[in-house]
Amino acid sequence: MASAPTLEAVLAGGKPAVARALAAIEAKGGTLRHAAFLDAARGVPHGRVLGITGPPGVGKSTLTNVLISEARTRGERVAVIAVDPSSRQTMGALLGDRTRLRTDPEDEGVFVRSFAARDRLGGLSDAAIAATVVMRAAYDLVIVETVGIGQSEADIALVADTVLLCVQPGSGDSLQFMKAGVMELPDVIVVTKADLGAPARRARADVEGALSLAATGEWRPEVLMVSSAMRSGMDELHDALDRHAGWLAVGDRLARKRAVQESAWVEDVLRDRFGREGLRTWLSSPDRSGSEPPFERMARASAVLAARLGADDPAA
Ligand SMILES: Nc1nc2c(ncn2[C@@H]2O[C@H](COP(=O)(O)OP(=O)(O)O)[C@@H](O)[C@H]2O)c(=O)[nH]1
Ligand SMILES: [Mg+2]
Repeated sequence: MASAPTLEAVLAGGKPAVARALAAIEAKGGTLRHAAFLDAARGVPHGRVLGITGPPGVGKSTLTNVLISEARTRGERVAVIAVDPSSRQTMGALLGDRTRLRTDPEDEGVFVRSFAARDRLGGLSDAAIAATVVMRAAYDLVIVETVGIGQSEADIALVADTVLLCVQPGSGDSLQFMKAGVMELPDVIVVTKADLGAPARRARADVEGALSLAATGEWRPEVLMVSSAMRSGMDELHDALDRHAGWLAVGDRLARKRAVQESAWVEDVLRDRFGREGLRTWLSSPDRSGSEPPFERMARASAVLAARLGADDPAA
């Protein structure tokens, strides 16, 4: 078993310390056992978390490469969490999606890590969520890349401050998010491969059209065109991301968003480990009251449910 990670080590220790912390939380029951560490990391949300989602082949990893290199030029430290559906053999073969990230292994300021998707395509495991929280404490920018197809797009909203949806020219992707509810709307939408010309412009017009019919929330998503190949549209993208960050910083928007995310982490973990019935048992239990931070809460709820349901405590 890996030694217990501490926030001090992660903040001071560079890549090896971060890698050790991730190994600890990925061990069986690790997120529950290291709840105190994870809550400490959660208490110092230093970096911005950008979620990038979209279908396989749309250009997410290529765009991530550009974002990494630009952030490094600005002197920012960057972590990438790539949620990789190809870890599930058949799906990966089907989609042909491999993370195509080219980073310099010698660069102390970039940390890239792949995680297997959870049950459904692109879904975030509790370890991936915990890793995002750790990275957020230690890096200036955390990029979480997930393959989003319909439903799983919503998962990225569990961890990201800002969700960026990538749309492929000539794909009809634009119709897909129109069907989604307000909660699942991305914050920024980019049509990738703008260098393709007319099909990209058409896709943008389609997305704008779909968006004009969609019921948006308080934030209205912006639609941009980007070419990672030509590095065009990047200034507009940064402006759009900054505008969203600025909007989130008003009043208690960010705090409210994170509180909703954290409740969802707890409920997801309990549903995963104890099923829907187990989650219902917890939600209707008097033990539920308490104001501890999310990872301690998960650990306590797991222990309570394990005892109540006669199951093994996953952290024991
Ligand atoms: N023409 C063009 N091709 C691109 C661009 N960005 C990515 N691609 C290509 O699209 C394919 C899929 O890219 P990738 O980043 O791996 O997509 P992902 O599956 O969404 O991560 C690769 O062959 C890339 O070279 C772009 O800006 N223009
Ligand atoms: Mg990729």
